[in-house]
Amino acid sequence: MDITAVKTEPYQDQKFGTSGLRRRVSVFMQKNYLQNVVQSIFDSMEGFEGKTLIVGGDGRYFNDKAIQIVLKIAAANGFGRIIVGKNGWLSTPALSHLITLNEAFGGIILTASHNPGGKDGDFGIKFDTSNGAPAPVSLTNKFTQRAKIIDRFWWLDAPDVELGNTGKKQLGNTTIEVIDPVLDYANMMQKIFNFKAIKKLFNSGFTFTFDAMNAITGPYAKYIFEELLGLPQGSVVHAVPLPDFGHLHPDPNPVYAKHLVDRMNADDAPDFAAASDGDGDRYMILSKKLFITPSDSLAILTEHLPNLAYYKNKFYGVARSMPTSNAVDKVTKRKKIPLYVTPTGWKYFGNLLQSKKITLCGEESFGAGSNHVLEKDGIWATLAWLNILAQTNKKPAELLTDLWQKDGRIYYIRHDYENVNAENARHLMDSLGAQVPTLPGQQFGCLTVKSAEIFSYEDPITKERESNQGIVINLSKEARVVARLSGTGTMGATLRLYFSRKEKSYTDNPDEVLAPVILAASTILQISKYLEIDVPTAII
Ligand code: VG1
Ligand code: CO
Repeated sequence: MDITAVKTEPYQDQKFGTSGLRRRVSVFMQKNYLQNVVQSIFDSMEGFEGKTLIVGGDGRYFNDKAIQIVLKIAAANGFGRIIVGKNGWLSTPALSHLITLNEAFGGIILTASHNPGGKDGDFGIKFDTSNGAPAPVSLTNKFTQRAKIIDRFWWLDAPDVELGNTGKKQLGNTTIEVIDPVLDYANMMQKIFNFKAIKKLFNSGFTFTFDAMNAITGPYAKYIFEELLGLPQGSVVHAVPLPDFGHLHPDPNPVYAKHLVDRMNADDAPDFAAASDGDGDRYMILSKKLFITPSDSLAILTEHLPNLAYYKNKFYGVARSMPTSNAVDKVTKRKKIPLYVTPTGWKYFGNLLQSKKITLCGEESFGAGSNHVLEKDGIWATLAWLNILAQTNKKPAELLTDLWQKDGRIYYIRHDYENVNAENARHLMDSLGAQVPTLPGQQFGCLTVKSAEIFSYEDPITKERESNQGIVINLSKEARVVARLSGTGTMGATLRLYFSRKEKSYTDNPDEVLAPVILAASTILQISKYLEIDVPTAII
């Protein structure tokens, strides 16, 4: 089998964003597009010859072909062993776990995560380093730089590797191990959580459904919830990963998983439900007629996770991304637990988790995780909830009202303006940034601006600085507006506006509580002037 250097031309749009590189499938299928990205990743690093690489994907359209390209380029670059999930499948948290379990050099996951799939959808690629964490910005910057000038990639000319059966195969000098994508991950979950207690909860008549959204968690959830924990067959729905996710948008939130919200609003709804995203790192928690925001969920996990055996005496601190509500801040303050606030994106949590500054972290965008792997983890978050419900013997609604009674309720909503003109969005953000020094003291309806800042962050471990990570406006009545541009979209720009306000009373109408905050923001930001639209495309 021949290894050759294949000549190529660089693409100028191969820029890594919040979480890897994401583009339309049609863009990824251009000649040598994926080859260029993969080779740029390897060209930016050293010392992987003979080492182990973990490879998998979320099963979306083009996954099958892309996996073969990754395997052949990785083998041509000299990796000694490649571990790949059967069918080319792995969830993001399972990939992260396999990296550390096998002391691998790193891992490549093929996913555009919560973005839609199918032929007309999105595709993507992420690299995780040897600690199982998303590549830090310093490294992804190198990938981006290299991709701009790449002129060749290494290629092993060989037949495709059969990925439908587990076992060892050979690709040139590289050993390929096709493994069951679920088993190692399920073993880890059994070490973390009290499966006996969760089983007992299920046997007591507590009903639960898990919606895998036709994406990667289907096989994981079936095995864990139905086989190991004994839930009736069919409790896991949309359980087969499909290339187009069966036309679902695999983003577990009340907008894109409306069918699950409707199910939970019905009179015969189960006691509890969860859903996850394309690559299995996000989660949504619902109970009967109740949606629990990810920000409140993080606060509840902070309250109760330290009481689970696995985390007892090992609970160092918590981190949230900046736009996440400060519900968790109230819990950490009350419990005297250190709290860190990071820019959006999981890559900022890795160093904090690894250096034992934190044990738990989460984002408003339906992500939570702990130091068990350095990626966010949807099934882990669901099991954490189930274990807490079993241990406290409380209903989800009780855990939530307990929290609100202690700390007040932070009403919270996000408005997304998707696929808007990128230049207009940039102008809006620039103009907002220019207003920052003069905003404090200004009054907007019943609210006065207390402070405003352009959020920047210094990593406490590496001291690397990140500036321009969104704009925060703190208002009176503990109200807050955050504005930032998304780094995961593939069309135009997406403006995300995050609104929150604290009230002692927790039974108010969220729309009424937040209306003055939304109004203040629209006056300050002049959204309709810049974006030529005045209604968000998604309210989450
Ligand atoms: C979004 C979320 C962010 C999350 C990222 C990756 O980024 O806001 O919190 O970490 O997606 O999630 P952005 O830049 O579009 O706002 V996943 O599940 O798509 O890897
Ligand atoms: Co994801």
